[in-house]
Amino acid sequence: MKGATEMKKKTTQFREMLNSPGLEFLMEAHDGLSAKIVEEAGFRGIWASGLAISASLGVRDNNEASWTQVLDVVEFMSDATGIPIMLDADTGYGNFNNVRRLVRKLEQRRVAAMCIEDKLFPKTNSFIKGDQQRLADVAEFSGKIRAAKDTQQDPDFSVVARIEALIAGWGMEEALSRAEAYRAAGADALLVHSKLPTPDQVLEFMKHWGKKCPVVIVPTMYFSTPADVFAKAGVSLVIWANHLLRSSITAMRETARTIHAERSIASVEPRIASVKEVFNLQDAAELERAEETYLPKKPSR
Ligand code: SPV
Ligand code: MG
Repeated sequence: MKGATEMKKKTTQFREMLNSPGLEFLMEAHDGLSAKIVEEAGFRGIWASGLAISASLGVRDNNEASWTQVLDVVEFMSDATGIPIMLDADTGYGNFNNVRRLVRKLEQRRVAAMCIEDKLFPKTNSFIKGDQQRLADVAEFSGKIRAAKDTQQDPDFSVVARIEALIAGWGMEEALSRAEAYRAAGADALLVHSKLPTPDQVLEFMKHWGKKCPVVIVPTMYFSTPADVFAKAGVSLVIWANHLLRSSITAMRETARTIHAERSIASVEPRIASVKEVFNLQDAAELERAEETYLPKKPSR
């Protein structure tokens, strides 16, 4: 039986997180398994990270994976979980028309929200030569936001506009004027990104912006700031953007290197998830129950 959370539309769950007075969190996932682990840990929402999805596919965060390949991954993630997902949709994979088609496909897959960033296709991750990256034209990017909002069928589907002005070295004034333009174009929230090791830029943005619309942040670089600081500043949503991917790299490397060195799986066995745990995560028991219901009791001749 589905729980109460599952009953509520994912789009509505996400919208409520965005607009709730307290601070909320999205945890990164990059495939069906990691999405399940996020839900199992108690998070109320998932960040389908472009960096993590591309890395897990063995390619770079430069739109090397096609948008339909990303869509396939996020479909597995959505099918595997009952909590809302926000897709990191990079620049929207093209112009306003590509964004319109993307919104239709995301709604079909019960993805609750997407975030698009004001850079150029093909994008590069913000932490790679961020200050040399060109920003999208404000009017063109605003058109993408309007196109997305005009396309969505479910009124609770959310479009988050990501401002890269601070990363690209343009400063606060540019960030604030873009924020106003994107809000006016219909963005449900803004994602304000910073690459500083302190939260100063984000806190200054919050001081100027106030509560004109919800703000989302990604504290990957200012990781030591306590969440209370963000809550006090009025931030709506914090994204822990890549920590399942990174922890899996550490764990997989350690296991592979040990097995390779020892020519044996014996020493890793007690340190890793059991095969039974894998079956549990796949909900193998549900299939066994369904087999009881639907398969003939005795094989027919
Ligand atoms: C991602 O997780 O892919 C993001 C966040 O876009 S960042 O890597 O900080 O750009
Ligand atoms: Mg990204």
